Amino acid sequence: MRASTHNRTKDWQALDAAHHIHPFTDTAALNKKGARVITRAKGVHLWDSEGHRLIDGMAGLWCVNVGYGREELADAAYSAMRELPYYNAFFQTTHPYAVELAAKLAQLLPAGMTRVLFANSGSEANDSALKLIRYYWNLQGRPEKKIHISREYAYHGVTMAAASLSGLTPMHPQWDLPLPGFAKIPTVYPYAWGGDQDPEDYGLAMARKLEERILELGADRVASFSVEPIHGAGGLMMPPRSYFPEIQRICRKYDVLLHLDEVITGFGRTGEWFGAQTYGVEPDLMSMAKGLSSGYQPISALGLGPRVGDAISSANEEMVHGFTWSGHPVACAVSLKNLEIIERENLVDRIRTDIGPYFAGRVKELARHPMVGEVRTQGLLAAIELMDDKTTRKFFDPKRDVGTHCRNHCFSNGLVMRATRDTMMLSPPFVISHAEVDELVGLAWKAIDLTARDLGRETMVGP
Ligand code: PXG
Repeated sequence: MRASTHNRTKDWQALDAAHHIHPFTDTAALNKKGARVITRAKGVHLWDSEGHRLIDGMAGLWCVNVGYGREELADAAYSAMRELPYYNAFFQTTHPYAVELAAKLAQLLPAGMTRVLFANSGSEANDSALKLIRYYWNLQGRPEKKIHISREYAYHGVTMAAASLSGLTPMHPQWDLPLPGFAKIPTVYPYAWGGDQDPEDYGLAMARKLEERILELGADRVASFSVEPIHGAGGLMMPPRSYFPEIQRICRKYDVLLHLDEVITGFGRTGEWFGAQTYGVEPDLMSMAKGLSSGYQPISALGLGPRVGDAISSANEEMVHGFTWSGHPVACAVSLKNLEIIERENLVDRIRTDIGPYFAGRVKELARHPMVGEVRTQGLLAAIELMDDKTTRKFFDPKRDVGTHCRNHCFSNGLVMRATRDTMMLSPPFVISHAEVDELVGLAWKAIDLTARDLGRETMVGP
């Protein structure tokens, strides 16, 4: 399908409206205006069917870490598809692609996390995590330990269990979720809720909400705590340094498995290979997806530390779980090549020492804008708070949908930036150049300033 012909936009939009139900979308509203059709991509840029170029400040959905248009990844897929387009690991078989990827992950993962199980999406990895946690406690002869705690504002995916684990409340009513056995604690959001408290004290206090909840529910009933190192879709809230060591202490004290959801933070995004390293935490289970293949293939993995890994490996019975596509050869081949690229091009070091600090410095300039409050960053993640009154830290009335308005200005002006509430979020590809960061920041400023103009607020030329 040639995608560059302008006159096909309307046809695609009509077919899309007639036949395609989009994820997380008001179908009627979208169909009235027609979807934007993205037809090709290269490096950090996308092109739509009208020929407009956009800089992709979100790396797709937080995933295209090595950038678009990598021939090597296409070649890896092609050659695996020719050699072994499909085989599985169900009936006492395996294949080199899954074996080599599992071994590679064992080498990259935090010490002790030597085993992985494959799936095809972040949701499936999390669903698998919850099943393995339940199985683990059953194997231990403690079947009463079944409650999964997670945080408000968490995004862990959309399967029945992953959505139940998620703490974004709009994800629940349409499906009568959460399922029984899921409990929440408040999250850590220093800028919005930390007030004037020292952020480290606030971080400790919020970690102790986990302890309070465990004691309330009874430690003998709590199976696990699931947590993103940094909230992604929930609004890129970043924990103070004090938070995770305290979470770790509490999980150990009450014998609660710690499950880290690294679907966004994995594979370098935070400036270390994993958020676990950035925040100094040792999880029992770790979910990975997105950056594992840089989005070139659907694949996810669940890393198992010694507790769960040893228990399953020595259970002496069949573990009744797995997907047709678990460890798909093409997805594994692409992931292996993707990890090779990240290592060969030193992309994780680049984020820690070069482009990450440059990005942070430039993006933080946006805080000079009269409508921008806090700008926080970690590695190649940034959150920009649009404020009704930055001096008193007053947020806009959510009904005004200021973030969506700003996001629309971004799109119209050639930048993909995502909004959660009025928090604008960036997660660009790791290969973004200094000049492209400059371009991105210029466009972000412009979109914010246009939003301020529309609201009748003070505007400012910049950055
Ligand atoms: N965990 C985390 C931390 C995620 O960010 C998932 C699990 C689920 O992964 P799958 O592959 O099942 O989608 C995610 C996914 C957004 C957005 O708009 C974020 C995600 C997915 C779709 C949209 O920010 N994150």
